Amino acid sequence: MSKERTLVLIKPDGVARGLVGQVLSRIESKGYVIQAMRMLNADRALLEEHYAEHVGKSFYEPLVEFMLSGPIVAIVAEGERVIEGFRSLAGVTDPTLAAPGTIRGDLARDQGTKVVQNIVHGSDSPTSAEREIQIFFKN
Ligand code: IDP
Ligand code: MG
Repeated sequence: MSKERTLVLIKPDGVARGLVGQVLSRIESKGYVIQAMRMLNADRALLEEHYAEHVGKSFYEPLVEFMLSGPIVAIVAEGERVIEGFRSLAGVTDPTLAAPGTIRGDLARDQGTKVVQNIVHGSDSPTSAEREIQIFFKN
């Protein structure tokens, strides 16, 4: 059983800029399977649970405010090594440094904000992926 699942979020900047299709297309073109998807307006409690590891960091409150600023899309993608594979598609956290060819490298840049706006979230380990999927897909 080598199949993995990951949680991808298209953040408010990605939705507002009309990039949902491009993100989905990159996931599907790579060969991963979209298993579940929903658009939602997250509330603070949900985001505090999702971003618990970042409590206390300087960007935590701006991050939560940013994620509350508009609708997001939550996606469960499936495939062998999809967790690292999607993070590779996304590129590194800072869009200025993210390689061209990646989602963040091609579609995002520094906006001068306290929190980095970088289009997507992707789980970083099997444990986080299962935890995060439970948060966004409770049933
Ligand atoms: P990741 O999304 O690449 O996994 P994390 O370190 O988990 O990066 O951080 C979560 C999110 O918080 C990032 O995607 C980005 O939006 C924001 N962020 C992370 N580090 C910084 C920072 O140093 N300054 C501002 N915002 C940050
Ligand atoms: Mg992370």
